[in-house]
Amino acid sequence: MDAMNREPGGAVRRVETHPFNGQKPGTSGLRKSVREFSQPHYLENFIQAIFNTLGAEVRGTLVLGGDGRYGNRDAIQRILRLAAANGFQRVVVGRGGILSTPAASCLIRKLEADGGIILSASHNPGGADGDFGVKFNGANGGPASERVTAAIHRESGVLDHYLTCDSAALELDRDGCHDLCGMQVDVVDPVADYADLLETLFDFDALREMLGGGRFRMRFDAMHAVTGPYAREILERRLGAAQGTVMNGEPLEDFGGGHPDPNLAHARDLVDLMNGNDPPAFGAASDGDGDRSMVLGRGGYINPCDSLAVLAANAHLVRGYGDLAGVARSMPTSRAVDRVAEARKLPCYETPTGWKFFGNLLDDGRITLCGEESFGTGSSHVREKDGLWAVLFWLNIIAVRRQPARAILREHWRQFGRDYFTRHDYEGVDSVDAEALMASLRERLAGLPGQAYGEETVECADDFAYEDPVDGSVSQGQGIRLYFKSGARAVFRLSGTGTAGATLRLYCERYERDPTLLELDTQRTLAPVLGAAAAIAGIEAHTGRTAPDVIT
Ligand code: VG1
Ligand code: CO
Repeated sequence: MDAMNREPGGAVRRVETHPFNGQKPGTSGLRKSVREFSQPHYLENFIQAIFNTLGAEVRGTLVLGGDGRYGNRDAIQRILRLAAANGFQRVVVGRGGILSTPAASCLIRKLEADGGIILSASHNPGGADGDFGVKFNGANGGPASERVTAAIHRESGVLDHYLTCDSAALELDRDGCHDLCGMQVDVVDPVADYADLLETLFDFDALREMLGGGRFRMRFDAMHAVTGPYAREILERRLGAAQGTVMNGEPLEDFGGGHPDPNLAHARDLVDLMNGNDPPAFGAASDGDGDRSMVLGRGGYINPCDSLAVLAANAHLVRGYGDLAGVARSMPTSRAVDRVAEARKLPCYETPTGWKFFGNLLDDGRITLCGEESFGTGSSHVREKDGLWAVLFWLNIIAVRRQPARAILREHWRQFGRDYFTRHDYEGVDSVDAEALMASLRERLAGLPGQAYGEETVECADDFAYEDPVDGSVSQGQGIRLYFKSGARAVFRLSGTGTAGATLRLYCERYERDPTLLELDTQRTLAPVLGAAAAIAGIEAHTGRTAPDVIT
């Protein structure tokens, strides 16, 4: 287990340390404030815990990069020294320390690496006062399983030293091959392999014809986070979209002071543009590390639950997706994709929130497409959700069907019915209050069926547990589900990506088949369900809040 048993070569140094409390990865890696991460030994401890968990025999190749936020470059230099001292043979780093999450997954798979470390706190704010994060992905290119993250957490709580070596800072801004304390470090183009992969999945000729002629105008908002260089290369260079198609394309350490969360609240620049005079035909915005994206057509945005369903229903039109093995969605994601799966006789899986739960299904060939309500969709091409991929998938469908995005969506609703969906986030809630709310719901679950709240009556309620069909592992306590007699559903869970207090998420959905009721206002349509859910959970009584902070 201990890297100590290795023959320390050259300048390897053993540094005594003490465990930090709370190095517990959440939904997507370890996320903490920059302040917390800046404590001496904090980063090194966590990286050493990862290496110890891997086992001393796994010391081949690692992939390393991040979303470019404050602390990214310095962390890369430090991690390289730890990797060398722990006996890794090679680390492949994205130039400038940059790798989007899907591009890192792509590289791990292509190089058949042992895994990768991605430095990102995704949509959490950057800068010196913002957040930092570390994600560990395994040899399949996907987020480490719960079993592995639990082992890393345990290890972080007991380790008493880490191994590092002394070396000057490595040149990260030029491609090249280096020796660092006896380990090979390759600095590589962060974009090329990923762009090449996407080129095998989509019809780039058809896309070039659509985007290159200036007939179809689009905008991609990279929100000053990692996707700028990727979107410029793919949309502007390879596909010939007009210069300026990519907005906010320069990755900045503080994301320009913004909040790179691709939703109606945070992607304001793009939303204003799409609502302005003479809007482009299509818009998209990406999150901090490039694994999620929001898609907008003229006349409105496309809810991610619907987006997954539309991709599944139209996959046969797209070169790389002629034959779907199956589909999956995270539990709080609306059941829109289930309806497509049923019509097409495809297996459909419901997993807990977080991409790690799709890994086994993808590896086992059970699914081809999967997605989450939080603007993340992806496929078997990598083992991460992939923001730009989703944008190209949409563009490819638009190019083949020669219809605007919203028209495609409307037809989809007419064919399959519409699942009205919304998520209400109560942010910065006191953790004790939030836990009490969830605990109280859990205690009352058995008594809820039959109880009426306004127009809604509870039919059944449960605490979602998932048994992985591939390895049989069980994940408990993944969210409270309330099913109403009307067919509506409400879900409660606490976020696992925040760094301060708790965020309570309430997800509501209701299915509508009536063709005259497919274009209603979402919030108004869901008001009875939202009201019933809030009353059942006692949101105001527990948190003092009467309204959510963010609605998507
Ligand atoms: C959120 C989303 C979840 C997503 C996760 C990581 O998690 O709800 O769907 O997988 O972020 O995405 P939570 O626990 O806060 O609800 V990312 O783009 O931050 O890596
Ligand atoms: Co992300």
